[in-house]
Amino acid sequence: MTRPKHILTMIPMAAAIAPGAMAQNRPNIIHIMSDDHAYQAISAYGDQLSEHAPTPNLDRLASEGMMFRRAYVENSLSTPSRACLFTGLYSHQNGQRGLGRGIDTTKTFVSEILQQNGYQTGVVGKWHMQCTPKGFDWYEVFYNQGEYYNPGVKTPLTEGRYERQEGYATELVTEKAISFIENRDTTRPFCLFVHHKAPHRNWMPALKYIGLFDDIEFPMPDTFYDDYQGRGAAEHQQEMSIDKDMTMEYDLHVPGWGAMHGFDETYAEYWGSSISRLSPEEREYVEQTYARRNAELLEKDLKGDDLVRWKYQRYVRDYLSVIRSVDDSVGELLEYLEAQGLLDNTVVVYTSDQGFYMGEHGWFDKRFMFEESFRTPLLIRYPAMIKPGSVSDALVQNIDFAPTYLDLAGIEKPEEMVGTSIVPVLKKEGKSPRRWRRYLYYHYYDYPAEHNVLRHDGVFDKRWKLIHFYDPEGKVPSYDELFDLRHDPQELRNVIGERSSRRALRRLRKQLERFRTEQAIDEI
Ligand code: SGN
Ligand code: CA
Repeated sequence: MTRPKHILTMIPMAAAIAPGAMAQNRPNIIHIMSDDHAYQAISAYGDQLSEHAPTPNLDRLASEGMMFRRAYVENSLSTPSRACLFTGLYSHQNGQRGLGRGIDTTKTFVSEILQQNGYQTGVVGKWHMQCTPKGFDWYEVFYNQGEYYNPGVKTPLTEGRYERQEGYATELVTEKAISFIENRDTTRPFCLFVHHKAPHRNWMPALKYIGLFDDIEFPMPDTFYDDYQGRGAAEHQQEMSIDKDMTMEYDLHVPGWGAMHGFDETYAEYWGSSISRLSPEEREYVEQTYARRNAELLEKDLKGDDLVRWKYQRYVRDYLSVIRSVDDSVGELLEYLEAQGLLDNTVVVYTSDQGFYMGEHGWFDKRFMFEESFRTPLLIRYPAMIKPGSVSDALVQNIDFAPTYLDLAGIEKPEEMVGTSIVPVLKKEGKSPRRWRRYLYYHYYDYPAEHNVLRHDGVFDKRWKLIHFYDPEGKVPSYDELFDLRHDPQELRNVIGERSSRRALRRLRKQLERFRTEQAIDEI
């Protein structure tokens, strides 16, 4: 592995170091975050899907650390989630409501505070927000969503340009993470954000892993054929169905499908662009490998439900092959830390920017407040504080990362940060401390937009979930839905009008109003 030249020690500190901040007993922090990683695809979580595609290195984090079963995001989309992470604020407070522009750069990022207090800070991989990374001694970030193969990378040295780097995104991110640690100033603790592009759409595996799971027939989720009965416009009008919206060429890597069937497939040209950065030899390898994988499908000319089931298998196989590299990466990082004697003084966090649908309700993508996308994986290893193999059911959310990292570094969080440090949960073997929050607030704004998921906000108390769907343009009438996850964990039965749920509805409505007022939510 060739290590790029580093300039960590050349960058002057942005601000004076607080007294006592040099103390060596403060832990290092590594925040590993993938993009669209479903907890269903991590074997520690025990979902049927992951049984066939284990993730031993992620599982190691769970068995040596804490696994959160109730970790959630505030707004299930990439840039909003990253803005919550760095600011500890809700979307309407940090400005990043939708996917594109938004981030309010006058807000303080956790990286800035850590840096000012003597931490050496870095971010590698996906950044995505439309601002230059701030509060970092070093960054190496991808262009926009990032490309899987030979991606464009910007560093403080490239004068705003993205320069092509050779390699597979997940492996490059790992190399960059290790290089940051290797080149650090060893007199100071560090905080490093390791942000993978994987396993984001369009699920392109490392060349060595293409076809890794082709011999496995993955079980389909029970809710795959959900008909959305009893639920409203949002579920009916979404455009994230594997059957209807997942494309054969771009998403499932069957080039020429549209032409073969006499239509112009949406995004067809994107297949070409997803392999365009490869060298001619690599491109030929990928094209030939997929041609072989596609031969049987093309020969049989599947239709109807047979085709839908084929789509599901191809989707899951490629997605899990992409995950294999993420799991390798976590293993490599842990081994590196161990070899350097850094493992036990480093808080290693693994999470995703949100959850993802692996066919539940017939879907891919995220955005909804339903469990698969609202919930996100969260594993934390830090033996000085965490009992190995502990499991937490405490309600935690991505606005909690910033206050938690400050707490771990012994820094008081700024008054304005609405998130809460989860250090008390880590210390209490995962149990919710007294007076821990009982409700979470959620708000999704990106509508009208790709995948056509109506705007909604809502509250959740571990059992009941109240969701208010609304259309800022007023074309779709607003409506509420209520789910009782104790009796309906798959969220198929909207019980809003039912007598037996009246009290819960009243209580959750009150809580929703409370959030809206206390947090000054201005768009509903
Ligand atoms: C892209 C994808 C969408 C995805 C968004 C947001 N389309 O636009 O399917 O929902 O990113 O993803 S694609 O054709 O460009 O692949 S996020 O993870 O960044 O929020
Ligand atoms: Ca994402």
